[in-house]
Amino acid sequence: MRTNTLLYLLFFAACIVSPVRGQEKNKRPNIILMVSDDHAYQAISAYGYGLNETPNIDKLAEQGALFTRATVTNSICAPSRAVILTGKHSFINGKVDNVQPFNWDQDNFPKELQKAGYATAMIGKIHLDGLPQGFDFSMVLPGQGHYYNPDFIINGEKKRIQGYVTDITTEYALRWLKEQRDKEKPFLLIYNQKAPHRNWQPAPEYLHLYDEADFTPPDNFFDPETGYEGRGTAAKTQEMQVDGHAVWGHDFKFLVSPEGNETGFDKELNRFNEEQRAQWEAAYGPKNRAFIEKYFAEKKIDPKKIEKNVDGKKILIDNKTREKEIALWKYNRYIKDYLRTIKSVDDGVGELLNYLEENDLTDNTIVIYTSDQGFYLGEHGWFDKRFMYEQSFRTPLLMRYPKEIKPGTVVDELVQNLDFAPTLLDYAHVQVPSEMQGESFRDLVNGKSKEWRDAVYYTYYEYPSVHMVKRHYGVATKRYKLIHFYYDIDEWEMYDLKKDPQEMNNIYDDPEYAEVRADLHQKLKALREHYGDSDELQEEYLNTYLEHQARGKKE
Ligand code: SGN
Ligand code: CA
Repeated sequence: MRTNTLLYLLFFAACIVSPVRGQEKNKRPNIILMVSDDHAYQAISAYGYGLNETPNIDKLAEQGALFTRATVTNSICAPSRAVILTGKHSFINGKVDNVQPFNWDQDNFPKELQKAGYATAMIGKIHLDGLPQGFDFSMVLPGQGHYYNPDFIINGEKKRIQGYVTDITTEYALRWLKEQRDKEKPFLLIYNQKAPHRNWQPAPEYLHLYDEADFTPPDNFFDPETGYEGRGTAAKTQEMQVDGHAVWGHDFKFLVSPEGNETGFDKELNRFNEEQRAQWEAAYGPKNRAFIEKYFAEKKIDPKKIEKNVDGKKILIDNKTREKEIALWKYNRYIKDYLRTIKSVDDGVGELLNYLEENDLTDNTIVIYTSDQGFYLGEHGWFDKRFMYEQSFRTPLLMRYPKEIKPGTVVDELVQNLDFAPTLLDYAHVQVPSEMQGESFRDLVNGKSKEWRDAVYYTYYEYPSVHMVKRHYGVATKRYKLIHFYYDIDEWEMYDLKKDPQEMNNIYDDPEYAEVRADLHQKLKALREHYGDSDELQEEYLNTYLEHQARGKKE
């Protein structure tokens, strides 16, 4: 009896020293939101494309959920990040392209979490001008940032840090988690890797990864050869072809082009220290020389035939074959460098997951891995993004939260980056501000509800600009897509993803699809009204964009 009474008293004492608020607080999950830059879902092994291995990122899907139809509302860096932070479409938060200013004074989900007692930090690329608001600690790259020896803006002050950007971002994220955050509070860490953004500069330790590999491009890599038959003007007039628009210096890392011209790439190596430069040259020098030797050292035999050097022997090939082989070489240089930078990203994810594990934080921490948009890895012959076509419209999304999400969950619904803010606030028991436009997908991913939207809205504004992807907006359902390209053209495109997953055949004028087309137009109209977009608003953003351009603002 006496022991029982004692236990009883001890229990009450414990309740008094840890008030209810404290108990509630402990229940709130920590959050790590990882947003890489231009990371295509095709380059995450959990998505099953067989290009590379990303064991650490994959863990999130194995132990949590993989989203197969996650999309962005505007496939470009700064706008996507603004959507993620604010939970509002670009035309509402005002950041419609990389050029026009972002207003940090508006509400965002980190501000809401901070007010609700979270410790908050953001480390890495954000690409939004001005001092970040909503964070106890921010350490961001100015603009695009650099891969080697990057400058960072740490709580407003610029500092150059020696090393490789991906590793530095991870190191400072860990430092904040281990030493700087207030451990009495739940935390939000936004961990934004610059990689694998152009121009895909690998870390010193991965300069030779994939040296022996030979990658086969997607089936429609040679799409440009067909003149983009079956598509409209927008596909035909883009400037983002691996073989055609990527350049010898910046993209393929030649100091001197095969034709013997200075590329200007040496300027980019000015940031490197001696050791980094030596490692770089040891990696690219021999590979570049071997390539030039093979395809450019020979002389023309006749206008149609050319000599090629193979293991010291000269063989004759026709020009077409030679061009094709060079295009495939370019694709290989591109994809290898791209995947090399991803190796460091995956390592960083592993380090953060280890930290959680070692500190007993795995169960109570939501970890999300995503990108600011998808990317073309040779589909249609392209690199870059911007289009509402699948590879750049979609974005990778993997999410682990052992308390609620069953391992191996697969979500096929149309979630968007617009939904991240409301979802995370929902998990943190914070009321979602009414101005946020996304929906919480918490009950979708934990299996409590199957109800979800049947269509999503998309807008893209940055034209005329680098890569020349025309302004467009559109609606997508799980099966169909309707897109309107405007400004200097007025063209509609429609795709049936079930019959034409590579989006090679515009069926807008196909009478067989008349009903589907009418339904999509109806959906598009409804969504534009629902979210508050209009032709007039587009016109306004176009005018302010052209004014900015005229004033010479650059990305
Ligand atoms: C830079 C890149 C482009 C890229 C934009 C936007 N050129 O201008 O290829 O499309 O950024 O990218 S580079 O010469 O700087 O590599 S975004 O991710 O920031 O939106
Ligand atoms: Ca990007």
